[in-house]
Amino acid sequence: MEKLVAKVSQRIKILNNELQEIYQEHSDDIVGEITLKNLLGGMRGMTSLVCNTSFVDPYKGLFISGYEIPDFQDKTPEEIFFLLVTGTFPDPSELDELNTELAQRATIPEFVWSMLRSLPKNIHPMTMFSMGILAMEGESVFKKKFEEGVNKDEYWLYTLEDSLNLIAKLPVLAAGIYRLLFMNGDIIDSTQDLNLTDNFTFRLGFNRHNPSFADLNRLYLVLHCDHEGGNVSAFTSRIVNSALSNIYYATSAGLNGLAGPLHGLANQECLHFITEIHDALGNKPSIDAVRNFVMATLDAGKIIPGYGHAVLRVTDPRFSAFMKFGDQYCSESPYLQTVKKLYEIVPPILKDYKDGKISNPWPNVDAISGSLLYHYGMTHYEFYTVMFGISRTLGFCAQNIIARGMQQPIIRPKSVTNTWLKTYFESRTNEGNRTKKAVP
Ligand code: HAX
Repeated sequence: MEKLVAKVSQRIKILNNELQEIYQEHSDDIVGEITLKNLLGGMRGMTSLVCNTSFVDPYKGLFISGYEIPDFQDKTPEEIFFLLVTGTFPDPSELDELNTELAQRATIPEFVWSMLRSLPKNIHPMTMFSMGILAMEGESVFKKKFEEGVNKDEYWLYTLEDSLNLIAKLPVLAAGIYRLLFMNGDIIDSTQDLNLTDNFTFRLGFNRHNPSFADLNRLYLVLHCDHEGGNVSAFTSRIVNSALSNIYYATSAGLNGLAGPLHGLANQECLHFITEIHDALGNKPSIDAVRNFVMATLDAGKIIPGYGHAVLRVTDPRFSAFMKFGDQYCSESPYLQTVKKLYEIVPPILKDYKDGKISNPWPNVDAISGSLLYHYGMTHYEFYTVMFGISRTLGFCAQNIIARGMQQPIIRPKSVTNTWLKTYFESRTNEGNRTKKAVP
């Protein structure tokens, strides 16, 4: 993996030099304010992390090194990982090297399958996925090198080494979990050197000769890759890796965050929501019936899954990319048709709902992704977040490789108590000085 190592090393040097220059001139300058609203609002809007793999513009969506979602429509997850970690798309020889490396590493130790087989069948596949990754932690090269006393200049190199191993294994692990939970339990092996998408599609063992299903899997593994550093899963993986817990620990932890219904599990929830609509109203519900269903859901104090976002303020371009695929390959699917009806109905309702308090009434990626998988026969929607996780691990790994290359410190923000806040605001009022700094 000479070419990849050289490119990552070069990128880290460039990023470090840039940051040093900025730091020399601005080390004590203010980059943002923290209001009480920010503090109590899940740190929303607080600038608190540097992440160079990607950036989310509230009105344009995801950017990776200047490229945006329409540029990824035909790319492979391997190309996207290369872009995330180096800042450029690979040339043919670089891609060839990466594909070969990954294909050589795509094996899961037998004890992992034994452990997963021993679990009860009512377990969620995300739990198995996270456990499977954690079980392989003993294979961490970073951990071994750290114990040997490696120089910290090389932390990134062994984080990269672990990342390549993990990225190669995840499609195999995920497909195996699908077979264990939802098929007859036999794990499909492959002796061929397949790319990430084909390996995954082949090992799932159904619909494998349908090229558009493989293409959907490719797109799925591409579009969920990264969404800057502050989302629950990426931030968790960054915090864990900042303690020099290796990439297996960091990824397992990040995926546990992804498993939440307000984050990655929303794709499962969306399909479940559509299924509920179809169960109640039939496969071709009228617009008015769907509107009533949505209103009844909100009136029952529930959320509309797949709508809203902490950062985005427009339709998620990833939603549009999936819609483009759906229109091309399965426009007749009743699931996609209901997704379209919801897209027509939900934003105007959410705009006015709760006196306009909902920051973003538009759909995110999760509002559509599952409906396409369902169309191709992947009806076990509990699995969708696992597929999200294969893809998002590309981002976790890239972010952590770069963070270790830049020797970013352990992450440790300060927390305060109610008493601290009360005393702080009282002292500000007493002194009549609204610009007084917080006492640490
Ligand atoms: N349906 C109903 N109410 C919603 C809503 C929705 N889709 N989206 C937001 N709201 C509500 C919030 O619950 C909040 O209500 P309270 O003040 O009563 O608690 C209010 O509107 C303001 O929230 P917000 O500022 O608009 O949104 P947040 O930044 O707090 O939360 C979420 C962003 C994505 C968590 C939120 O929009 C949501 O719960 N959406 C549905 C779940 C979902 O699709 N999650 C996936 C997001 C993308 C992602 O991470 N994918 O992995």
